Amino acid sequence: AARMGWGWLGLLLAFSGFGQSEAVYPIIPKPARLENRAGRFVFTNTTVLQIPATRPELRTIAEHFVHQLHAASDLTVRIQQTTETASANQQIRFEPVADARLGDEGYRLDISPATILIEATQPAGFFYAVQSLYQLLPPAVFSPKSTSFSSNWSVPACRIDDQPRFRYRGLHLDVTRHFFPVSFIKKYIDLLALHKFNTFHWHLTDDQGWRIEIKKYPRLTQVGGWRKETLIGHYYESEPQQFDGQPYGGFYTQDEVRDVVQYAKSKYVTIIPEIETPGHALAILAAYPELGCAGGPYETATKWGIFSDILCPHEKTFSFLQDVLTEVMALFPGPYIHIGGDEAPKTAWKKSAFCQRLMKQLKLKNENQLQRYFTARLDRWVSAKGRRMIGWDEIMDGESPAARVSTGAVVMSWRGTAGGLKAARQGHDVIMTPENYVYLDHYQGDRAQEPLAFGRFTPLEETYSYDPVPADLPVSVQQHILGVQACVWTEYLKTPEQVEYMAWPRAAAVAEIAWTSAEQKSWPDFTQRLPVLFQRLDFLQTRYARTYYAVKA
Ligand code: TNX
Repeated sequence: AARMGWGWLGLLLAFSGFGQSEAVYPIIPKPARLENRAGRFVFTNTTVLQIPATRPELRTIAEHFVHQLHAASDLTVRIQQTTETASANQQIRFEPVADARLGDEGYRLDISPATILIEATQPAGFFYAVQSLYQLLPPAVFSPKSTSFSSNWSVPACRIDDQPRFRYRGLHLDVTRHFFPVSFIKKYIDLLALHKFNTFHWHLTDDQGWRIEIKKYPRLTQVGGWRKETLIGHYYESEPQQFDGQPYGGFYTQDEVRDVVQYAKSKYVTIIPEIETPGHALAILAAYPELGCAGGPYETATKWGIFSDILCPHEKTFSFLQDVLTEVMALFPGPYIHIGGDEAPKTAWKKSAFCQRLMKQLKLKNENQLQRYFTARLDRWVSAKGRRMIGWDEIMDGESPAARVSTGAVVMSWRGTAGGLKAARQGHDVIMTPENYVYLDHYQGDRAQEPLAFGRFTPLEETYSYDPVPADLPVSVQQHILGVQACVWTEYLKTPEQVEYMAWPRAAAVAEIAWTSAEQKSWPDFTQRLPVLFQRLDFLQTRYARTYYAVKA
């Protein structure tokens, strides 16, 4: 509780440049190696930033930094090409190096009182070095308007040698249960990139809404993009329902999607689009009832939960999905396409004469095997287009010789970790998203004081404690663990502020799981860096929960 007051004091101290005793290097995620040095590099109006003439991407990164610094401090740092002779005594230098040890995303940041030297092999490395640099500056570097603290803009001397533990570092957002505008998606991506996440998983379709324009199927957004209620009712009738009778909906046009994809790319973030199949599909069925087994009519869901009407595995459905995915692939150039796969009840398939005939024909013993067949077909099609299919861990249920999902398919392990680890042993790449640790829609503090959330309790420390690689896992299996992802489901989150409140600071804990080596990761150390994270989030006008203090007795 004594720390609660630290925020304001810390803010003062941080600006005055003195006594940052708690976290002199408040970088989240924590770098792989950091050596303290004496002294500080002080920014002045004669500071120059030198970049090589041959690398336009580095100019973009440098410009972003210089603009941000200027906006927050009025400082003018000049960008110069390395070929010009440097006149200034305060120099920042971007130096591309060919050093395999750094990898594609690693960087070295060497700060002395006279120079800041940044080395990396790829633009992403320079980008991450700059994110670390931002985090060494006063949090006011994120102020949207110039602050009055401009005389003390400095960073502590140190040497950082940094690279990620995992190549996949993801944050997800469900825009179906509630819809969020492009401006918020961009802000979400800004925060993701600042914490060195490199993937944004965009959950675009579900029972409660279809959120992406598909030219060939306009009813997806005209009908499936809307529902009868703003708020989502409870799944269980016994729970209080919170209907308000207001029509609700929205979607992203293809132009908007392209814009977001470009924006993310400029922050070294790849977007994975998710088109849910065969379950969580009521919005599709409302628009195109012929894709169901029973013929409809169906309605876009107004409650949250799991619905028994799902896509029927007939040819119409496959051609529909291929058409949709063709448009989706044209918009998203990344390597991965997510086809969902979770929570597909088999009630409708059991009742369908068509499904029963198909199963006999294909020698499938049960409906789980039929889903496996469904997934395997999508997998073959997606792979033939040169992409990799991702599915939730249910895609590995229903093993059958007649329905093989290739090991090229990537598994997202959400129902705990066993499914993912099993898939990894079978040779699949996996992304760990175990709900008990990294589902950020769970309560993070005392239920009596927190806003309504999904019923589980996952406080910050619990999230932080997760390690995607269990101790005894053979190296050959470890290699299949691509990384980790936090998920933000939005049944209860109807505003951007609510999303942020649930995401932060837990997403920062996941960033550290994803980036920081197991040896460097430390909860007490992380908590020392939290007060500065909170100040940063304040300047970024981003909500977050302080419940960590309350929960840690
Ligand atoms: C399960 S996670 C779901 C989502 C819900 C979430 C609530 C997953 C693959 N499916 O549809 O939003 O639980 O936490």
